[in-house]
Parts: sequence; structure tokens; C-alpha cells
Amino acid sequence: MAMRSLISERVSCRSSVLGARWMSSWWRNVEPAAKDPILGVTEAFLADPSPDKVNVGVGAYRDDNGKPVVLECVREAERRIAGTANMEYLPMGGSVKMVEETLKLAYGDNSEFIKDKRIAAVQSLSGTGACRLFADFQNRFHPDSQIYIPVPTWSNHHNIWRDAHVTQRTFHYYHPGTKGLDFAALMDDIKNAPNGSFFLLHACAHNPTGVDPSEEQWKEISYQIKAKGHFPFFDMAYQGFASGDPERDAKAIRIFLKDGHLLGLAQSYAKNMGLYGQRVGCLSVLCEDEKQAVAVKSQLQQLARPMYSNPPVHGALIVSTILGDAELKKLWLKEVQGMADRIIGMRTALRENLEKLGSPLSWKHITNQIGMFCYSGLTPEQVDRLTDEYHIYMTRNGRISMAGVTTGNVGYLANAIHEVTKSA
Ligand code: KET
Repeated sequence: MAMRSLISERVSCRSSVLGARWMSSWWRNVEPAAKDPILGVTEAFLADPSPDKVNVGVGAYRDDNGKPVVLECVREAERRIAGTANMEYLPMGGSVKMVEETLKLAYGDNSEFIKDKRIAAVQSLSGTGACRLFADFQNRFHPDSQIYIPVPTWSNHHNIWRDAHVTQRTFHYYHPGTKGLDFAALMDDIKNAPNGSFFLLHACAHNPTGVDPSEEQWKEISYQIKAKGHFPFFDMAYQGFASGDPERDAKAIRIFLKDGHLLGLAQSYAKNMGLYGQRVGCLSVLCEDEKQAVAVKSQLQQLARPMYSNPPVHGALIVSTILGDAELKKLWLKEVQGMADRIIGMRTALRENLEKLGSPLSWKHITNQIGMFCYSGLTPEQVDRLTDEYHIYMTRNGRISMAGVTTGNVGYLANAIHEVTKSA
């Protein structure tokens, strides 16, 4: 008996030494992850003690004093919600009311697709969550499919479809020479992709280039995508930021709907309602009929359940309170226009400042491009100099978030850009 317990003690002692060794090596092969090209810029900005520092990195709207903005319509909605709404779980698909209002913004108030219940839609964790949910859905039901992504694109698109295990291909979009759309190459890529491919399109205010197809070009893109039997997936993170009017910014979607596409769509309230941290958005998939939409929605919910169970309630309440009230919606539309106008004003100011400094380069593209960003053409080395010598923070692809430019910093920014580019 005693002998046996001695042996078992020794064995357990040996196994615990082995166990300890195992445990200490569990994370030994974990290397630090690469910094995120966008959110890493914010981290670096926050760590810089310089009083002159300027953050034109992340796409987040600031007022003319460089301060984050909470819209008046949001403040009012919060007042109305306070003390009245409960904090129960939402259904897996999120707030039905919020989703309904969100679909109207994209598909139109009187959309036949909404009436016919052909849209499978769920509340998502903002635009990122909508893209990711779709990518997972694509992988689950078309595991051998690929996604065609524009060059360039929002850097996180690549991470999203990579982590969803979907093979990525690219298509031409931006022409560095003209600083505009490379339309001919784009159309060729659509034609040359295998029939029935997935295409990721920015619905408006393309990030990072600020270059959108014209209405005529959208029609041709839609025609060709249909002819090839491709599936268009729209990421619409900036509805309202291109023209100042969310209805006008839905133009591309409406063209595709008119042409009879089935499509996928990611919507976000981060930018156009300033609800960045609330993480409220919507993923929708237009289906052939109601039965299919019910099935697709149930599968989207089943993807959500083991990931985050159900989406957060507060942001959804804010959105449904605003969009469900005619007066608050009107105020929202006015405030969206106001944000877009301030950005447009800053484009003019930045260009004028550079021209006044006698810059030998053309800066026309600053005012030609639309939305939140200016794809400046600055090289990674020039961006590094802006950061090192002037404490100006932006992504290394030369993207300037115009939403971070103010009357107070535009002169400083222009001067620094001039200094690093004048001998180029
Ligand atoms: N799509 C695009 C094209 C996009 O630019 C962003 C955010 C998102 C989706 C996601 O936004 P969300 O907050 O998940 O609704 N872009 C800015 C912030 C970021 O990188 O997360 C940016 O480009 O700075």
C-alpha cells in the first residue's frame, strides 16, 4: 500500500514538473503582432508629448477645434432613451427597428425589396463586423470562392477576408498617374475574373483614395458584373460623407438594384452618426425571395451566436430613436451635411495654402477627391519625415484624414507638406 502511494506520488510529481515545463512554453513562440497601419498611427500620436502634434490618421471626424463630435441628434436621442429603455439582450439579429430604418437608407424608403421581404438583414458590430460576418458567411456557403478587392482599399479588408479563410484577388482601381480611377483596367479585371466571383466595392467615398466612379461608370460596372454573374458586395461606411446627402450617396446601390443584382451590403453608423465606439451597423443580403431571405438571415444569426451572441443595444437604440422620428432625422441630415461641408472647406484651405507657399506640385486632387480622405501622393519616406520632424501623424500610404484638418492646423500641415515635397 505504502509502496504504491510512493510510486503514484513520484509519478504525479514527475508529471507536474513536465506540466510546469509545458505551461511555461505555451506562449513562447508568440511574436508581437505587426502594428495596425491605421490604429497604430493613433497609438503613436497619443504617445507623442509634443504640443504641435496633429493626427490626420484615423478616419474620425473632428470639429474645427480638433475635438471629437457628438451630434446634437445623438445627444437628444440619448436624453429620450435615458431612464426609459431596458438593457435586455437584443435578439441574435439585433434591433428589428434599427435594421428596418437602416435598410431604408440604402435601399430607399419605398423599396420593393423591403416590401417583398427579400432582404436578409442583421444588426452588426459596425461596418467591420458586417464585413466580417459576410466574409464568414461567404466562406461557409461558398468555401471555394474568392473575393476581388480593389487596389488600394481599406487595409482591414485584407485582414477580414484573410481571417475568414477566403482567398483574395485584387482588381485595378486607382491610377497613381492621373490620381483618378483606372476605369479601363477595372473593367478588364471584372471581365477577366472567373464567372461568378465575389467583388468588394466601396459604395461611396472610397477609402483611402477619395475617388469614386461617376454615375455612368457605375452603370457600366453594374452591367459588366451582371454579365459575368459576379456577386457585388458593397461596403458603405461613409454614406453622407461623399455628397453631404445620404440619399445621393446611395446612388451606386440603387443602380445595382435597378439592374436586378442580388447583392450584399455592409452599413455603419460610425462616421455618419459619429457613433464610432458604439459599434452599430448592419449587414444585409438581397435574396431571390422571402423564403431565401429567411434562410439566409437564420444562418447569419447562427454565425453571430457563437461569436458574440447578440449585438449591443445602446447604439441601436440611438439610431432607431433618431431615424424613427421625423424631426430628429431632419436634424441628423443637417448635421451630416455640416460635417461634409467642413471637410470640403478644409480641402480648399489645404490646397490654397500649398499653392500660396509656391509648391511646384499640383494639388488639384485634394479638392477633386471626395469623402473623408485625401490620397495625397506623399511617399512613405515623406510621411515619416512629417511624423519625425513635424509631429504630423498619418498612414504611410499618404492618406490624410481631412476630418482631422482644422482652421488652426491647416497652415502648419500645408507648410510641413511643402517642406517635405518641395525638392521631390
Ligand atoms: N469600411 C471602410 C471602408 C472603412 O474605412 C472603415 C473604417 C470601416 C469599414 C469600419 O468602420 P466601423 O468603425 O467598423 O464601422 N475606417 C476607419 C477606421 C478604421 O480603420 O477602423 C479608417 O480607415 O480610418
